[in-house]
Amino acid sequence: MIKLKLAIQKSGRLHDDSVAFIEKCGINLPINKAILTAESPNFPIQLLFLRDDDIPSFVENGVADIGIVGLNEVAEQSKNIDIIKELGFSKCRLSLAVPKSFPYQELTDLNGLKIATSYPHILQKFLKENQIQAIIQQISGSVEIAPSVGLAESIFDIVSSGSTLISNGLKEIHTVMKSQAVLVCNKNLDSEKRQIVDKLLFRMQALLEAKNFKYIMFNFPNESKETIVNIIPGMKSPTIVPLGDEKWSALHSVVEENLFWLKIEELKKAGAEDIVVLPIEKIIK
Ligand code: PRT
Ligand code: ZN
Repeated sequence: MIKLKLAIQKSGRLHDDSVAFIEKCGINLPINKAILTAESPNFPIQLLFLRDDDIPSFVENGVADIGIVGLNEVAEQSKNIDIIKELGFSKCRLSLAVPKSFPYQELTDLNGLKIATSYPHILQKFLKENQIQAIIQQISGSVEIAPSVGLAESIFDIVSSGSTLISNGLKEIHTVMKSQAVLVCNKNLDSEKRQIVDKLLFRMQALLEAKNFKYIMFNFPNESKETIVNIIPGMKSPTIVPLGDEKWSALHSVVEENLFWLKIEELKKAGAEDIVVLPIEKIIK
């Protein structure tokens, strides 16, 4: 049987979340770190464990059909591949930073400076777009120490919590791009492999959809029904069930995470009590 070859990072920041994400899609993975490939017993997929830097080119040349990699790596390499899904994990940003004492005010302050980075292409493009004349000093790691050892006056690197910048006496001055793990795909897959990709995307979508919603249940006095239903319209309309006490009902519904606290306050004002909120694992629309 034909199998889709999916490249993921062998070890590093993306590895655990990539494996967890695939497993949450109901795909079993017998992972043995000593082996560089693994086949799922319950989904037509073969995993290839690679360095993240190699994933875009392996997907471009068809050694892998699809891959999970940081958008930062895809943008830096600009290979001829499709980005088919943002996966919502490994979120970070690529930012410019300078020593804390640098009196930074605007981007033009970077003119004439040396900027150390492992992402020279993204930086080059950004500098060109903003007409900044700076010198790019390419290094492959430990970028944050470049200013303190006199290699550069500024850096351009991945920032997540920001604590590495702070502990190296630097301050973030400008975010150039936001990044997260993305699913990339070869441009020339045959129809059989496309079908497997579609099945995988369907499962991923259900997972990502569920992440943005909560299942909510609460009791309310019947006289507030109209107000309550207006606050919580639900995916179609909310489920309302009568309680033993005939003056009260219970409502079950699905609410978007980002509207959640707003809704809770409105509900309490309208007389809702005993509000229970649960995570949702998957939503199939
Ligand atoms: O060995 P391999 O080549 O496969 O891995 P790697 O060492 O090149 O990459 P790895 O595992 O460090 O990161 C893989 C991907 O994770 C990156 O390409 C990003 O898409 C994503 N990611 C998410 C991060 C971070 N967060 C992150 N914080 N990659 C690196 N960092 C580093 C950053 O370089 C900096 O040194 O963490 C430091 C900053 O972190 P904070 O939290 O202190 O700001
Ligand atoms: Zn790497």
